[in-house]
Amino acid sequence: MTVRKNQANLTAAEKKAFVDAVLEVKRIGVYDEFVAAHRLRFALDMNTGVYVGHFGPSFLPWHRKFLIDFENELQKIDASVSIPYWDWTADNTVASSVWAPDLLGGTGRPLDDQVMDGPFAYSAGKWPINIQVDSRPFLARNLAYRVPTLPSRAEVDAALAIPTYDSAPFRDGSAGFRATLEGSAGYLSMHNRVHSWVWGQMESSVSPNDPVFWLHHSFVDKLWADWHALHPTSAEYLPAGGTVDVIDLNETMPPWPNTTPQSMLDHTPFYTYA
Ligand SMILES: [Cu+2]
Repeated sequence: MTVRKNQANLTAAEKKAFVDAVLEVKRIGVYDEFVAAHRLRFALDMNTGVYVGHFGPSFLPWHRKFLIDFENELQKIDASVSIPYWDWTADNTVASSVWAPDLLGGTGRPLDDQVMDGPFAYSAGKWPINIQVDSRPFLARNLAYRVPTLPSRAEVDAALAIPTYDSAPFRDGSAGFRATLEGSAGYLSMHNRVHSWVWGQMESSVSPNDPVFWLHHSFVDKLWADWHALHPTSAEYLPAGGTVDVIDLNETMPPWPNTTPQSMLDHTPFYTYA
């Protein structure tokens, strides 16, 4: 059974196994398929008015399925590996263990934001950026530059306290838990703010180029599970049906042929959180 752990609690061996599996999925070309799939979905979300991966209620189930698929690829390399989560409310500085050279490496250097240490540094030779939105072939970050602080535990708790999953018009800034957690209800808040805090590729449609993408979204996914536990009588997902240009509970989410929000509501057949 897959157990997703807080990155702060990983052993040295667990960190190495995760990093090695990510590097191998990259080497065989599969990693970049995930980056390309995210870039395509983001472009469609931005340009078609049909919000599937972002800006709408299916933001959470879409990313849950995306992470399950990626975790399955890691486990083909090493069955012991799971996606850790990064609790950015607690490990909220550039000195956090998540940015140490034995996990993700640190911030970028001045001038070009190039990450210079850790397994994903361009200079280490195993992490070329192939799926791009600009011409930089290296992983880039500028931690705490665009916004100085990460969301606080109090902000997270305020979002978790909202009893309604989502509400009409089921878009950017809709009232409810989903848009509040996504960060589309307030400029540079919550999930969106974390992307901006990291900067570099994380602040773009090719954000999965930075492995922290998975640790960030694993924590966002855990917060969805936490929210459900806090509100057991609330509808786990809305809208329930008949909504134009929005993924309803039992509609399929592209690019998957058979994945609906309903099929993603219970994460426990796939993994649990420690
Ligand atoms: Cu994200």
